[in-house]
Amino acid sequence: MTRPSETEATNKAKASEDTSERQESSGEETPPELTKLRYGEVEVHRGAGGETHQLSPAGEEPMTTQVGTPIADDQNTLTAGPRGPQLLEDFVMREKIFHFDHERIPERVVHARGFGARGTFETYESLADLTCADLFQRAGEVTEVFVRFSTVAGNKGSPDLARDVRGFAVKFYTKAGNWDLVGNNIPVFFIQDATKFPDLIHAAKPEPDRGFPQAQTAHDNFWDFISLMPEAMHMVMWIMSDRAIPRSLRFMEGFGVHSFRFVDASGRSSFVKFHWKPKYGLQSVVWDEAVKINGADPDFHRRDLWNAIASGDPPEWELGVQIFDDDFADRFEFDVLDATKLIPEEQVPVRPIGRMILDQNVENFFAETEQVAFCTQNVVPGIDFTNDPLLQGRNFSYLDTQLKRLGSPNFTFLPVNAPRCPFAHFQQDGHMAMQNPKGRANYEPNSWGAEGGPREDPSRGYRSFRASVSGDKRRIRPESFADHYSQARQFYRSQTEVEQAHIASAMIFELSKVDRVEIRERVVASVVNVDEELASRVAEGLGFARVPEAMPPAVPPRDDLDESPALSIVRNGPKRFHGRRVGVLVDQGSDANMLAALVRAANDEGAEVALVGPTRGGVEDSEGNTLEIAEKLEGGPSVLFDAIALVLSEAGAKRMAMKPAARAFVSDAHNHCKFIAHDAAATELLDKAGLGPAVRDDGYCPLDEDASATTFIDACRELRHWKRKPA
Ligand code: HDD
Repeated sequence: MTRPSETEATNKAKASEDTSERQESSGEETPPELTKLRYGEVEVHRGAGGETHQLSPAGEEPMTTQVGTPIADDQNTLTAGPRGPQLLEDFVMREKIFHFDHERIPERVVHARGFGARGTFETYESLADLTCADLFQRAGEVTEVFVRFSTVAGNKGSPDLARDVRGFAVKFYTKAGNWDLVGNNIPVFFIQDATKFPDLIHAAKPEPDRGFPQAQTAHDNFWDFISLMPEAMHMVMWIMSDRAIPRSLRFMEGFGVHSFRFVDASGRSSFVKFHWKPKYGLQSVVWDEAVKINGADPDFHRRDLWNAIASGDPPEWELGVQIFDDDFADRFEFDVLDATKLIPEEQVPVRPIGRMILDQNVENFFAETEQVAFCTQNVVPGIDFTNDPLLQGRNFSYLDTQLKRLGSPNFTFLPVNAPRCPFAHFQQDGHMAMQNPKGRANYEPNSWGAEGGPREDPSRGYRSFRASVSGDKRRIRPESFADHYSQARQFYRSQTEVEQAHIASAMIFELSKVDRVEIRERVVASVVNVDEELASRVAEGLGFARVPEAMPPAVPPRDDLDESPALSIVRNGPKRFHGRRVGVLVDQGSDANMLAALVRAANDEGAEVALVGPTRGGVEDSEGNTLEIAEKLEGGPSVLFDAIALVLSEAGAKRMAMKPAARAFVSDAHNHCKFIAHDAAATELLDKAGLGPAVRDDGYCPLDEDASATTFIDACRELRHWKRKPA
C-alpha cells in the first residue's frame, strides 16, 4: 500500500512540472502551483492536489466574502495538514455554509408556485373624468410593472398544469406610489367573506393528517367543504372548466375580481371592475393533456413564458374597465359587493384603457419573483376600495403575510418592492433597515423647519372616498348575497357543448377521487340547482342509481339570465396561431422542401416550428442537410405542441411506426383534437397508431405540395378541431 504522504508528494512534483510547462507556452501569469486547462469554453486551473479553480480574468474583481475579502481558494477548507482536521478559523467556509443554511424563506401560504416578469403599461387616453390616479392622466404614459402569475394550492415544487385558479398579480410602479392589482384568471371567488379563507385553503391543501394530495382539489376535504358552502358553486363551475388548465400564462384573462372605486379630482366616484385581455386570445388544454404535460414538463407554463420573452415575442394584455354607478348597482340582479358574482360584459361592456407588455425576464428568480410582495392595500390616489367583505379582509392579510415571509417590516426597501417614485416617511429601524430617516427629526409635527423631514400634502395625498356609513354592529351576511346558483347556471349555459362536456368530465374525475359517498351526493345535489342535465351527467359518471334531490337553495336560482358568450373560451379564440408551436416529427431523409415550407408558413403567422426526432444528435434531410432536433421523441410528446406535422421518408415512417413513442405522439394529438399535417409516407405511422383513413377527419391536412403547409397553418388558427370530440 502506498503511503498517502508519498502520493501527495509525487502529485505535487508532477503538478509543478506541468505548471511551468504551460506557463511558458501561454506566456500568461498563473498563480504558483496552478495549471491552466481549457474544457471547451471553460478555463479552469488545476492546483497541486488536482482541485480546480476558475480564476477571475486579470483586471476583474475576484470572488470575495460577503464583506469583500478576496477569496484565493473556494475548493478546499482550511485544515491542519493536508489530511488533518478542519479549522474553526476558516471564516470563508463558515460564512458560505452559514449563508446556505439560511437560504430558504417560508413559501407563500397560498400561490406558492409562481413565475414573474417585468414590463410596462401604457395608458391609451386620459381618464381624468373618472379618476385622478396619476398613471391614467396622460395618453401614452408608460408605467413600469412587475407581474407574478401563480397557481394557488400547490407548493413551490408542484407542476404548472395542476387544475387550479391562476394568480395574476400586477404591481404598477406609478409616480404616485405602487398600485397592486392582485387578481386571478377567474373573475369570481369561492367565498363571500374573508373570514372563510383559512377554511377554504385548509380544505383545498393536502389533508392535515397525511400531507397529501399535492396541488389537487380531487379529495374528500375540498369537496366536503364545497358541498357545505353553496356560495362556492359559481367558482366551482369555473375551476371545473378549462379556465383552470390554461395552455399558457400568455393566453389567459386576468380579473381584479372585486368592485373597486375610481375617484376623480373632485371626489366623485364610480365603481370599476378590472379585466386583462390577452392579445393572442384565450386558449386552454384538455385534462388528459394537462396530466401528461405535468409529467413531460412540470415547468411548461414558466418555460413557455420565459421563452416567449427571451425570443422577442413578448406577451401582451389590454387592461379594460367596466365602469358603473350606484344606479346600475341598485338595478343589477346581484350585489356588486359580492365577490362570487360577476357583471356580464354584455351588460356593462369592457372599455380598454391601456396595454401591458411583459418584455423582460427577471435577472434573479429569488430576488424578484420570490421576494415580490403584493398587498391589496397598495392603492394610489384615485383608486379606492369598496365594502366588499372579501376585499376588506384581504387588505389585512397581505401586509401581514409579507412580514412572515420576508421577515421584516422593511421588505418595502427590496428593489422589486420599492416604489420608483421618491418616498419619505418616519418609519425606522427593524431588521434590515436600509433607509432610516436622516437628520434630527423622526416624528411629526416638529418645529425643525426645512430639516424637519417629510410633511403631509392634502392636495396630492391619498384621500379615502367619502362614503356615508351607518348600521348596527352585527355578524350577518346580507340578504343580497343569498343567490348562490343563478350565475353558476348562467356560466354553464354560456359554454359551448365541448366546454360543457369538459366541465362534466372534470366533476366526475374529481368526485371519483372522493371516498365518502355522502360528500359526492351532497355535491351533486348542489349541482342540480345549477343545471339538471349537468347533474344527471355527473350522477351517471359517478355510477349513482338516481340523481339526488336538489339541495334546498337559500333563494331559488333564476332562469331568466341571458347567456354570456364572453364567458366561453372556445367562442373567444384568437383566430390566429401566433405564439403557438408546431411539433414536426422528422427522421433521416425527411423532405427538405416541405420542412422549409412549414417553417416559412409558421413564421409568417408568428408561430414556431420545433423538430422532434430520434436523437438530439440531428438527422439528415433529403438534401443532406443536418437538421437540429429540438426534442428527442421520447422526451418531446405531442402534448408539448399546439399542432403536429409528420414529415417522413418512407424508411423514416417505417422506423417511426415501430416506436411506441411515435404512435403515442400521433394518437395523443388526435385525441386532443389537434390539427395534424402529414406527408404521404407518414400514413404508415398513422395507420399503425390506429388512425386509418376512416378516422382521419378534416382536421388532418395532407402535405402534398408547398402550399399545403400554408393551408395547414391557416387551419391551425382554430387551435383545436373540436368537431372530432365525440358528442
Ligand atoms: Fe389572495 C396571495 C389573489 C383572496 C390572502 N392572492 C395571493 C396572490 C394572488 C391572490 C394572485 C399571489 C400574489 C403573489 O404572486 O405574490 N386572493 C387573490 C384573489 C382573491 C384572494 C383574486 C379573491 C378575490 N387572498 C384572498 C383572501 C385572503 C387572501 C380572502 C385572506 C383573507 N392571498 C392571501 C395571502 C397571500 C395571497 C395569504 C399569500 C402570499 C401573499 O399573500 O403574498 O395573504
